[in-house]
Amino acid sequence: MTLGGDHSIGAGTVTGTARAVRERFQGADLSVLWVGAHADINTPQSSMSGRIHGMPVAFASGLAKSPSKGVFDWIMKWHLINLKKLVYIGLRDVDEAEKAIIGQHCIKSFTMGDVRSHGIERIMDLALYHLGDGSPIHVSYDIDSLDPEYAPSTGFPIPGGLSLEEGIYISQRLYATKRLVAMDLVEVNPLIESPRLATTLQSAASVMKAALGMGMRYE
Ligand SMILES: [Mn+2]
Repeated sequence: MTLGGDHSIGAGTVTGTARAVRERFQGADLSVLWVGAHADINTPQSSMSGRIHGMPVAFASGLAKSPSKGVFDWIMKWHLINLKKLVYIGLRDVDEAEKAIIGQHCIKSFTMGDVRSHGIERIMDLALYHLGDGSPIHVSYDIDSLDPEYAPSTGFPIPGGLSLEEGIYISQRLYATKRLVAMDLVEVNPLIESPRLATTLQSAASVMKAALGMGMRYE
């Protein structure tokens, strides 16, 4: 379990898990579930903002190369995640360049529109089916996947997100697979909407506890 901090840490966490899984499971590719409002797959070339926390998937998959020496050049081929084994859930603010990358690499992605049309249960069925070869799973969970009502203390809140119950359900399903080996919980920022920080912290704790198979939904 790794707590953020912004989502740039995902470039380190998923590559670390990917390497560990390759070493322990005869070269198997890690399954990655990226839960968030944003796809975080811009490259330094495609990014409008230049923010590294919008690029971790690009670096972790090898789509983006280290912009300068000593930044991301520690990422070797055995660290890279396979984009065929990546699934997004909760997307609702994706750049045009990112949409092009997602389309080009046929990355399985479920937007909030998909969640509203089909329900989170069906979306998790489909996500786990896509990742269905039994390999270990890393979930990189951005608190901005939740609606700002449940997680206001985050850098780039986007309306129309997951309910807390849906967010917890994702964790419960992952726990139930017995394949969940690593989790990031990122983008909780105590300096934003500080009077409502407790709401965000409680949501984050609930999502994490559910992933660990712990007890009551809202304890
Ligand atoms: Mn993110």
